[in-house]
Amino acid sequence: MNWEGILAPYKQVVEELKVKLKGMRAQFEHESRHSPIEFITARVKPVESIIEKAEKKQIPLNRIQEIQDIAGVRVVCQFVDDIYTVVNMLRERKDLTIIEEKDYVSEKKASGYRSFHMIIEYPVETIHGMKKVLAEIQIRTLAMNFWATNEHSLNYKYKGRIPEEIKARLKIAAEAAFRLDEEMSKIRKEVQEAQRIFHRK
Ligand code: 0O2
Repeated sequence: MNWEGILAPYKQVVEELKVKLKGMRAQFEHESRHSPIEFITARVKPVESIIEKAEKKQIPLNRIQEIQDIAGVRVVCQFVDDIYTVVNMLRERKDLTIIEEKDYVSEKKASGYRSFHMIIEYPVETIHGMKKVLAEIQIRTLAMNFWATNEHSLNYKYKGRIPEEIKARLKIAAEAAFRLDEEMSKIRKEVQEAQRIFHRK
C-alpha cells in the first residue's frame, strides 16, 4: 500500500488544524483574555496502529478513511469550563463539520478516562481537488491529560492487559485528577487574576 500517499491529506489536516487552534490561542492572548487553550498537540496515527484499529473494527484496508482518528489533534486546557468554551467555539466554526461528539468528561469511561472527543469532517485542498477527511479532536484538562498519558503508556507496556492491581490504582488516580480539577475550578478566578498580573509584568 502507498501509505505515504494515503496519509498525505491527513498530515495536511493535522497541520492546518494546529495552525487554526494556535491562532485562536494567540487571539485570546492578544486581547489579554484568559485563553481556554493551554497547548495543542497533533499527530497522524502510525501505520501500525491504523492496521491494528482496522482489524479491531473490522474495516477493510481499502476503507481506512472510515477510521475516525487517523488525524488527531489534542487541545489541553487549564480548567474544566475551558473544555466547553473550546467545544462551543468549534461548534460555531464554518470551516469544519461536526460528525459526532463524545462527552467522556461528564461520563467517564470504565478505565477512568476523561476527555471530550469531537469527530469532525474537514475539507482539505489537494492537487487533485478537495477531499473531505475525518479527524478527531480531543479536548481535556492538564490533569486529565496527565492521567491519560500515563495510562496510555501502561496500556502499551502491558499490551492492553493492565494487571488488576494497577488498574485499581489508575482508577484512584483518575478520581484524584478529577478532584484536582474540581478544586482548581473553585479558585479559578484567583488563579486567572494572578496570571493576568504576571503576564502584564
Ligand atoms: P491512540 O494510540 O491514542 O491513537 P470505541 O469503539 O468507541 O470504544 P474508539 O473508536 O477508539 O473506541 O473511540 P474512543 O473511545 O473515542 O477512543 C479514541 C481515542 O481516545 C483513543 O485512540 C485514545 O487516544 C483515547 N482514549 C479512549 N479511551 C481511552 C482510555 O481509556 N485511556 C486512554 N489513555 N486513552 C483513551 P486509540 O486509537 O485507542 O489510541
